[in-house]
Amino acid sequence: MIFVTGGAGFIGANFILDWLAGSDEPVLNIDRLTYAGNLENLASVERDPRYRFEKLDVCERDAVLALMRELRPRALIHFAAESHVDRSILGPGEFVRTNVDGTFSLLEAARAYWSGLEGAERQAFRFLHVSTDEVYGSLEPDEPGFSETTPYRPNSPYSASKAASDHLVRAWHHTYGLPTLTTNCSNNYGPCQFPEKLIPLIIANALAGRPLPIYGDGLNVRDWLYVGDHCAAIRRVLEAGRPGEVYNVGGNNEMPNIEVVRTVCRLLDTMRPDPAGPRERLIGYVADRPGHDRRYAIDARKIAGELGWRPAETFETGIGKTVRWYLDHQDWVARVQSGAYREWIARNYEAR
Ligand code: NAD
Ligand code: TDX
Repeated sequence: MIFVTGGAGFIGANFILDWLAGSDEPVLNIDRLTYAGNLENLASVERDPRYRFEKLDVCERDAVLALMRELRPRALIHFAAESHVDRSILGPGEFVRTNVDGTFSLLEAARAYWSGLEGAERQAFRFLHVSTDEVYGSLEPDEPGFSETTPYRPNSPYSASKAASDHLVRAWHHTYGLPTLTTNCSNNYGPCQFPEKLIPLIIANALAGRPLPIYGDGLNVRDWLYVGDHCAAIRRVLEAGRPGEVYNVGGNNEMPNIEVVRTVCRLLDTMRPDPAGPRERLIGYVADRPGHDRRYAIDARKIAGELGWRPAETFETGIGKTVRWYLDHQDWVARVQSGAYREWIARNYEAR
């Protein structure tokens, strides 16, 4: 069995669905169900005997440890986090609590559990920490992409809290020998992403005829990776990554935000034409994000060379699938935006 934290969120849910599609090994999903946790993402596996859900905060160390001792997982994959940079600027406290204290609690639970293991079970155990390229700060236009040895220079409360969690994971390996793995990944996009992040927000607004807000001059650059490719990278690192190591994961798809938004508009115009005219008319420049990092890019040679992982999707194929998914799941977006997904959770889960 494996444990996944934050499995009701965007990447965690995609990871669980992909995992159960390709393996018989059961999964326990530990998630507190914040605003970003949506069990509807996992409705297709809800009754699968290989899947189990525990509504639990990652800060609840004793409860997590009790579950570990009961179910004896061979790995814990830690996705749970507060993940949105704009929210971290408005309210950093929850980011420190979940991302720093939460990771500390999980490391302590895992250390206590792992210390009690013996032989092959102890050898096999892994704590895989899912992190971000934002810990490395911002690149100048001509600088090479972030590698695993790039110094940490986090600039937002979100990235600082993730950087702190990465350091805790490193220390727990170095000091206590806990078999940890860390992945630092670039911007993900794909099905089930909460429509506060750039790509799903733009798709939702464009379909509703609402303005498409571009922060600053729209020339900030991100490296976009399809979520399924990120999930494949995590599975590969779990199976073959060396304990204590860090692996950077990226899509080799650097693009200025304005180009991403124009691409989405053009795709929507082709797939679902708007009688009022091309969606680019909705683009509007708004005040910049404070401390907005200019450019992220990943040098993914280590994971490619050591573990043979490469993205399967190009931006063109990935964004096509993504726009299609949102067109086909406008009811999902509507329930998220209205808050109705929480009623769904109450009806289908909490009522039982
Ligand atoms: P998300 O915000 O969509 O989901 C986060 C999940 O964690 C939610 O289900 C939420 O309910 C849960 N959660 C939050 N606080 C919790 C707590 N205290 N206890 C238990 N569960 C809690 O996030 P995401 O975009 O899926 O990101 C997942 C992970 O991947 C994060 O660690 C993030 O830093 C990292 N990451 C994300 C991206 C990206 O582009 N989205 C890129 C690189 C790395
Ligand atoms: O309305 C918007 N307008 C806009 O111009 C939003 C929401 C964003 N932006 C810009 C800001 C960024 O330059 O688009 C870019 C992408 O923004 P987000 O989707 O908020 O992502 P980002 O801040 O880059 O962080 C994401 O990638 C790394 C995730 O939210 C993190 O969890 C992950 O670690």
